[in-house]
Amino acid sequence: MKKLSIFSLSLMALFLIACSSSTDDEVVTEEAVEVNKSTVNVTMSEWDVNVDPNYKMGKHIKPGELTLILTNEGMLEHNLVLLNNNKHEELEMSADGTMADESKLDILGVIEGLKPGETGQLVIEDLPAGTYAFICNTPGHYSEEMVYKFIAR
Ligand SMILES: [Cu+2]
Repeated sequence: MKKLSIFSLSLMALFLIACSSSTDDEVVTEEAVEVNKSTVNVTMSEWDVNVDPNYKMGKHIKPGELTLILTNEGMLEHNLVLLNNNKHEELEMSADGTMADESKLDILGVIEGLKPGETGQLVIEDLPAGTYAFICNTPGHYSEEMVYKFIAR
């Protein structure tokens, strides 16, 4: 009789282990649907926009949370205007012709003007798949082709 009860106890232990492991599986499933988080470092100078890694070279950003970190490595002020599309060429200009007319743009977010050496960031919480561009819209800089285009997919 004693042997039998030990056997049933160990069966119960097996059952408990089985239960706890199925709970673990559920946790794993929840983690799998977590939002992708990407951090993209951008540097600007006169008149370059550099992105690390370079998403122009066939790499893409995953849709989800995107953090853009901009560092001004130049001698002038720079900013970043993230557009909700990839139309970054021949944008309509402001009345004085120095910058893109922001009232005509579909803007997702902005990093305000940074002085030389400064760093700023922009977080987009849920970037859908698509193609996007950003520009530096400090007066005169868009005309110097301070633009960058990337894909989220
Ligand atoms: Cu600039």
